Amino acid sequence: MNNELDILFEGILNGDMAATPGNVQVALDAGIPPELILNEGMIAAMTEVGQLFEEGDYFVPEMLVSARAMQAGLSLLKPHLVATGVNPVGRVVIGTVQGDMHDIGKNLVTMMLEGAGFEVIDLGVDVKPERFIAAIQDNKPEVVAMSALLTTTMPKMQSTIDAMRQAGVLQSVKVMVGGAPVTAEYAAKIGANGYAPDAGQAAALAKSFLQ
Ligand code: B1M
Repeated sequence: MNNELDILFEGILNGDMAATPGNVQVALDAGIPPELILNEGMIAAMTEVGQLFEEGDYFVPEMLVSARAMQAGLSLLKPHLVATGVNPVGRVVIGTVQGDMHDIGKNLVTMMLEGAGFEVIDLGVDVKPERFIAAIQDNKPEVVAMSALLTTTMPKMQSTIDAMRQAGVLQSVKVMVGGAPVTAEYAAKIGANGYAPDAGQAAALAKSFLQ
């Protein structure tokens, strides 16, 4: 790995929120492509954080400070990852499902959707089915996007789709789902219209729904 990516990786691993934006800038100045900075410097560090948590070497506070460092770095990387100033091609309502506080992946999906020209209504984390429904009624999106990072919160995707069906709003939208434990098979099983494994493919999937 490049030295710049090593330093960025270590900074996120150690939860160094102050140094991370600077480390991203150094990597950009060295001419490293933004996608490589994201995948090998930043997402790889969060994967390592998860590994250390599983092994009992890291606890929730360590995960939290690493997440904050990651978010600080992402705000600097955002303009390099996505084109701006595109006319809206469609509207997406996005949120992390009820009971789930993880938002880094969702925020990345939001960034890539905005870069692909979508107007994105981001409901945040821990979003109850009723809030998704109200946002659909208020904003008339073409697409609803749900993220879940916990095996225990994945079933909330199913309850949200069921609640949308009962409220009579499901037929007006395409539903896409994603997040580390989610699979294409699971998406099909719960009646979602599609699944994407990463933020770039989520934006491509949302565009395909408009055709
Ligand atoms: Co949590 N956590 N966490 N955590 N956390 C995981 C997810 C875990 C895998 C760690 C581990 O054990 N290895 C584990 C889940 C186990 C499981 O259920 N299978 C776990 C756990 C157990 C927990 C708690 C229960 C811990 C506790 O309290 N004992 C707790 C739950 C809190 C809650 O939500 N109710 C908890 C808390 C937290 C923090 C709050 C401390 C923090 C989150 C901070 C934040 O998000 N602001 C946190 C973190 C940081 C993680 C890890 C380390 C990193 C997650 C991350 O941001 N990854 C994570 C370990 C891991 O992922 N390896 C872990 C980087 C991000 C870019 O990837 O979100 O997967 P990801 O997004 C990807 C794709 O999944 C996809 O696109 C992105 C890439 O482009 N994607 C979509 C995501 N959403 C999509 C939607 C789409 C399409 C694609 O369409 C709609």
